[in-house]
Amino acid sequence: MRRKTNSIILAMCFIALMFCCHSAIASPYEDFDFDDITYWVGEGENQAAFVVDWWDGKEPECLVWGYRWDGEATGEDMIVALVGNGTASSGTYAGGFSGADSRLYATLVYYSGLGYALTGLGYDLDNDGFEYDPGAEPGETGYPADIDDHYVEGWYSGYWSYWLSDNDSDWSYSGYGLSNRTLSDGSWDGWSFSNTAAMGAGSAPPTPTAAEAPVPIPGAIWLLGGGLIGIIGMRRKN
Ligand SMILES: [Ca+2]
Ligand SMILES: [Ca+2]
Repeated sequence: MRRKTNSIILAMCFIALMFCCHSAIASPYEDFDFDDITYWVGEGENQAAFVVDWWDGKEPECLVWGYRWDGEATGEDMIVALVGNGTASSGTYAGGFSGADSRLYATLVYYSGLGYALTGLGYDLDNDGFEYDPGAEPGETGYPADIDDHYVEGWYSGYWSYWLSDNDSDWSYSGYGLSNRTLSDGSWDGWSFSNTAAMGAGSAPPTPTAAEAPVPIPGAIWLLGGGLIGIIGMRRKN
């Protein structure tokens, strides 16, 4: 009887441990993983996710991209590979980006010895073009010229907080800047905006929506051409 009780207790402990370990090693999301990411850039054996939460009321608010590489890569390398538009004030990428996603926009500021800091992120949400308007105080009050698009920025008035997940851990706030962050295979980098949080505060990005690859321009022209042919056809009928 004693032995039976002991084995039941042991079994219960084992089950409790399984649950405990499961939550401890949970990826940042219970209902989203790398298989749900549709837009991947770069090539290589390692892969990481890039999550952006604009928190601006425009759906989808939070998007995710995938990045692949060989050897070593930093958070900066991932942003540079992804961002197709934007500006960096001084540093290696001064002037602009030529990354994969023409819909994704970023403003970076370079600090000698520290690397880049991110002040703004934007996205051509309705896929009809994106333009950045710096506002009265660049870096703090910039906004998208197209109201349909995502763009928020701030350093004092709002803040992009940087979140990391390695080895399937929960999100944790990053003590590193993006230039000093070394990616690991299976890691997640998240950027989350808050217009109420002070520097270093904010909350981890919620479950994202998979970003789609930009619609190539020939496709858009084809659609437009098809529309024109349709209109001509209707006129003829009338
Ligand atoms: Ca747009
Ligand atoms: Ca628009």
